[in-house]
Amino acid sequence: MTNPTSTPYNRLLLTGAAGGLGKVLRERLRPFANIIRLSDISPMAPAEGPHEEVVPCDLSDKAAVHALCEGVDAICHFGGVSVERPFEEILEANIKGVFHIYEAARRHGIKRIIFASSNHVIGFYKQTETIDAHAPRRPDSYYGLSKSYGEDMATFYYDRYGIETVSIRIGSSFPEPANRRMMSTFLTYEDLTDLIGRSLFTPNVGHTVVYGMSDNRDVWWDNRLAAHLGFKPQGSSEPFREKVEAQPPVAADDPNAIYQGGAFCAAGPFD
Ligand code: NAI
Ligand code: 15L
Repeated sequence: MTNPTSTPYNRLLLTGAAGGLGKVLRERLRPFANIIRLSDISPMAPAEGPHEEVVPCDLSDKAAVHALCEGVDAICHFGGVSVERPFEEILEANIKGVFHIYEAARRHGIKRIIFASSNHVIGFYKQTETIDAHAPRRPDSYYGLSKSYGEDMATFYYDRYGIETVSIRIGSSFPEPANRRMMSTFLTYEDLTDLIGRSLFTPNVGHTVVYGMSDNRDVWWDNRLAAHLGFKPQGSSEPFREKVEAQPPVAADDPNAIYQGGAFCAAGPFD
């Protein structure tokens, strides 16, 4: 569990607050800050009390992101396009969006960012391979490329401005694994929350890349390079095995059976 003696931040910004993970994290991030500022381009439920602020914002709008980050002490950047889409959509929300977040952090003196990166940064590795955070990236999509760019942005802003980031290469964080591939990539909401807490409060993270996976039986990722976070996942995909394995078998030549990134490896082209 996250160190309970950590002093909470005063104001924590959560982008992507209207999304699947954002709605879950809205409650779960509460111990980490006095005030959570919730932001998204999509509609959000109103603030539930003085511990919440709801601020709509389009990440592709630089001035709006600058205003959004005023008075913020740390950022959990979860907003953006979360699946494969035409490059122009990814460009606006993810590529320009992550630049705007880092620029706003620099100008407002914000020193810690948690970046919702993705396994699709390394999606073209085979499921037979085990890789760590130093493995050369093999993005499987424009989406994966945008997350790879976000990780480079994090390295640059640390080297140049000392802004620290933990990039969490999230596997599959949903209520339960939807298919056989996700038996390896599954990340429970509890483990995600714990990992975010550690990412917010562990000192001297520089730019750390960590794979966001639970304690699943068969895994493809080695987190030893992020050992300083002390992340010891408690959840597992195992309770869902019977249900998932009752699904029809996946063909041997299906990307879902070959690549770590699964179906993203066969998405597109869009024209
Ligand atoms: P989601 O698609 O449900 O949520 C993303 C949110 O970003 C949406 O509410 C959307 O309205 C918002 N958004 C999109 N474009 C925007 C823009 N231009 N300005 C402001 N907000 C914008 O995705 P989910 O599952 O909640 O994922 C959250 C983050 O975690 C995403 O960055 C995703 O790439 C990342 N991630 C999630 C994984 C998962 O298993 N859920 C796995 C790997 C990464
Ligand atoms: C992601 O990066 C996506 O945001 C999410 O919707 C899932 O597709 C997940 O990866 C996954 O690989 O299962």
